Amino acid sequence: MQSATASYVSIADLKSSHNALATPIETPAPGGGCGTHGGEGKASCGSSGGPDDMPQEIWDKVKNHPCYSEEAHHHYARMHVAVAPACNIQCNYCNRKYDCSNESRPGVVSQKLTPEQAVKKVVAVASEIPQMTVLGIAGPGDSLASPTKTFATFKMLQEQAPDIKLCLSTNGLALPELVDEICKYNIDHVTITINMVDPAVGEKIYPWIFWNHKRVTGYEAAKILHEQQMKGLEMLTARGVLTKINSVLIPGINDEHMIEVNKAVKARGAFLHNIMPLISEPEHGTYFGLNGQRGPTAQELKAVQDACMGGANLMRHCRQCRADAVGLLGEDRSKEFTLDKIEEMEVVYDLDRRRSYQDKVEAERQAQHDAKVEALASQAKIELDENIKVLVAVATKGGGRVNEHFGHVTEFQIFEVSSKEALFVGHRRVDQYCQGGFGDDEQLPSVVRAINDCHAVLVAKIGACPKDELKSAGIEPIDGYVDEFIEKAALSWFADYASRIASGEIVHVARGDAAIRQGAYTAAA
Ligand code: CLF
Ligand code: SF4
Repeated sequence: MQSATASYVSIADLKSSHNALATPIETPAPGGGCGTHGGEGKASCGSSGGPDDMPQEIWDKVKNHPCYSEEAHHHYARMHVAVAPACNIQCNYCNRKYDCSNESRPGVVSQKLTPEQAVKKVVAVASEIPQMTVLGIAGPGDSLASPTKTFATFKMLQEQAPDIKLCLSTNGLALPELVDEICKYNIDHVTITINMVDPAVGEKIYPWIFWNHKRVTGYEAAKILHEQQMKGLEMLTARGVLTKINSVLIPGINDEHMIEVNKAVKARGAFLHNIMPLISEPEHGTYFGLNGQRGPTAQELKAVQDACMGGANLMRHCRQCRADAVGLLGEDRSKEFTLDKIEEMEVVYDLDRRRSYQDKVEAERQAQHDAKVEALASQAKIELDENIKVLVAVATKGGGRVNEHFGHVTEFQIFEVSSKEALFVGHRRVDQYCQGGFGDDEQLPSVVRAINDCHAVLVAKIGACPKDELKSAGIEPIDGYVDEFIEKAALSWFADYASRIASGEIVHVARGDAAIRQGAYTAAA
């Protein structure tokens, strides 16, 4: 049941009724795509926090890490190198033909690299994309199941490009014995995938682990994994390494358990909790995919994330990127940096040029921040039920601005807007509507399904046909804020929306649910 003012399903809905979880996900048509160690009083630390929300040394670590700072993700890029092919556990959502699903999407495979090739690639990317500030190792297996390759890569890179932050992602099984090594190489950011804190839940997710040279199954396997994850997290916190916890939300298995996971990781000092949707389709060949386990809908995911607010700080801007991703989150420039292309590139690692470019990026970021503060100040004049919150989809190609044509969008950013705030709450992948200069009307229904819970979509430009289709679906297409900063544009639109409600021109109604795209995503351009 939806409340009169909220525009989305609540966790209470999920708990009181299995109907919400039983609703099959609407899959787009085929072919058509903190803390700061405890942090009392630091409720806004973490993904959406700023310099006033955390100690300076923490801010220095997160300010240009696109995954640890929501604001930074509009401006700074990361890259992954696929140097770690092996894994020491089996997850029911993973098919080893593809990258590790803990930090990537099923259905895409990365080109495996030696540490030498990987470092060459990172230096080449750092020369071409000066706002690339972080190297992550996230597979294609588990980064700590192949520790020699992972640490050799970090060691070499640190010598050649000392300004690049080092980051890794792991299932946590081998973590405790490698914490000293992690600290030795100044790896400041570690992600641990923790899907449960109860082995009875865990045995439904992990059929086996490889432990002490033998395969362990069932409850015992999940118990060992859980104990290693908790121990590893505590050890990293004790050493001042920032940790992010990834949890894959699996409806009917760990959805109602997620609050416990959030509390447990907060108690052990996790900086961020990233609750991400299970991506599960039969063609991925995973146990879950083949057995009909579905992923959550957009509103189920949001309801669980909202229910966890007040606990460990939440990351909501994860793109479940592949093990060789390059670029801003939400774009994938990996094809520009294949090994053969790197061989032909003249690579000059110019630290001064990188710094000077990043100074310009910081100026743009500050301008975006100032625009939001200014828009919020004028927002105080709105007379509207302060409980009304709506979702707005935004077409952007980066820089935190409304600057993309509707037809070119492969990912909408989703902001929750009210009279008090405009907050990034997620993204929705879609197949590009405009193909070869023409709109593909068959794609429109899947685009509408992806943003069906939004009241408006802000774009730089939009054609008559998609405009009409969106309007008839109850979504306002808005093209009056071209190149404006997103939050300012979203708040301005909301002020107009509120005035139309106040004048009786329109009536506020709640929107429906939306679909999370299940197919493997291939960035187009
Ligand atoms: Fe990579 Fe992960 Fe480091 Fe980021 S990704 S190892 S913390 S640099 Fe980021 Fe990608 Fe989500 Fe990961 S968007 S999948 S959270
Ligand atoms: Fe697959 Fe990653 Fe799980 Fe290993 S940890 S089984 S690579 S999803």
